[in-house]
Amino acid sequence: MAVHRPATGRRRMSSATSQRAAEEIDAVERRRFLADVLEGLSRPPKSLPAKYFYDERGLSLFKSISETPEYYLTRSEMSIMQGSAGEIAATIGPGCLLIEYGSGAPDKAALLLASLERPAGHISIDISKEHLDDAVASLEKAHPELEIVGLRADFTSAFQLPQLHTAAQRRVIYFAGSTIGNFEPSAASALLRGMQRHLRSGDGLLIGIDLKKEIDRLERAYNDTQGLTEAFNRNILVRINRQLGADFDPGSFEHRAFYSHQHDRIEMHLVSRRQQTVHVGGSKIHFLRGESIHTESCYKYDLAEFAAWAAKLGFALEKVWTDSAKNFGVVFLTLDSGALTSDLDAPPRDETE
Ligand code: AVJ
Repeated sequence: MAVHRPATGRRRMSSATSQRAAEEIDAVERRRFLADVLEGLSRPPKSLPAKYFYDERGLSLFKSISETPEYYLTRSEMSIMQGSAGEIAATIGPGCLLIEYGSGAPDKAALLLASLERPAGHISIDISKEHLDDAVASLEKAHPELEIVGLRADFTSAFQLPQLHTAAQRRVIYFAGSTIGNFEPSAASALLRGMQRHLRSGDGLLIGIDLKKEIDRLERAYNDTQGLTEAFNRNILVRINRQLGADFDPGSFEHRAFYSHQHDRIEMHLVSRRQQTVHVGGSKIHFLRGESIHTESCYKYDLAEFAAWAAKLGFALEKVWTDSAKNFGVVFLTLDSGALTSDLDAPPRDETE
C-alpha cells in the first residue's frame, strides 16, 4: 500500500501513461491474482473474483457498457448526482473529508466536491495504480484548491488512512456505482464493518445501489445487443492469459447473464462450450462441456431491506435519493453512536511509505 501525493501542487501529467505498460502488475499483485484465480477455479462450482475485470481493457469496456441504451445504472446514478448534489452536500454538511472506495468514475465525486461546503479533502482508494493516477489527476484538475490523495490499497482488506493537512469536521465514505452489489451478503457486511474502522459516530456513508425492477430490464442490462458485456466478461480470461501466462481460449466460453430470484442478483457466467483443459500457473484446470465459471454477482436491492440490513450493522438511514424512474438509489447513512470498532486512536502511519 502506498500513498500517491504530488510533491508540489501540480502533478506531472506524463507519468501515468508512460509507466502504464511497465507497471501493469507487480510481483505481489501477480501472486495474489494467481492465488485468487486458482482458488476460484479449483473448486466446484468454479468462480473468479469480479474485481479482476478491471484491467485497462476491462475498464474501457465497462465505460462503453455504461453508454449502451440497456445499461441504465451509470446514467441513473449520474442523473441523481446531477439533480441532487446540492441537497446531498447540504445533508453531509461543511468540512467533510470524502473517502472514495474505488476510483473508476471520479466524475460523480467531482460533482459532489463542487457542491460541498468547504470540503476538507478527498481520498481515492483503489487497488489499481493506473485508475488511481487517472482519478487523482482528473479530480485535481476539477478541484485544484483541494487536497486530493490517492491511496493504493484493497479496500476489502484492512488499511490505514493517510493524514490530510486540513482537519475534517466529518468523514464520509463514498461508495458509488452499486459496486456493493458485487459482494456476497456476508462479504458486504464485512465491508461495512471494515468501513467503521475509519469512521466515528455521526460520520457518514454515501452509497449507490441498484434497485429491484422488472427482470427483463435487469437481464437486458447485462446482455447488451452490441456484445460489450460479453466482451467484458470474456476479458477476464484474456487478462489471466496475459498476466498469469494461462492458455484460455476465450472464444470457447459463452457469456451468460441471468437474474436469480433465489439470491436477488444478476449472475454472470462463462460457460465452457466443450470439454477442455486449461493451464494456469502450472496447474491444470479441467472443464466439462457446459461447465460454468461464475464471474460476477450484481445484487439488486429493495430500499427498505437495504436500510434494515445496514441498521443491523450500525448505520442509520438518513436520506435516500432516487431517479424519477426509481432505477437506482443513492443512500446516505450515518454511523450510530452505539457502533463498535474504531481505530482512530491508532498512531498515524508514515504517509509517504
Ligand atoms: C460496475 C459493478 C456496477 O455490477 O453492474 C457491468 C459491473 N458487470 N456489466 C455492475 C458490470 C456487467 C457493474 N458494476
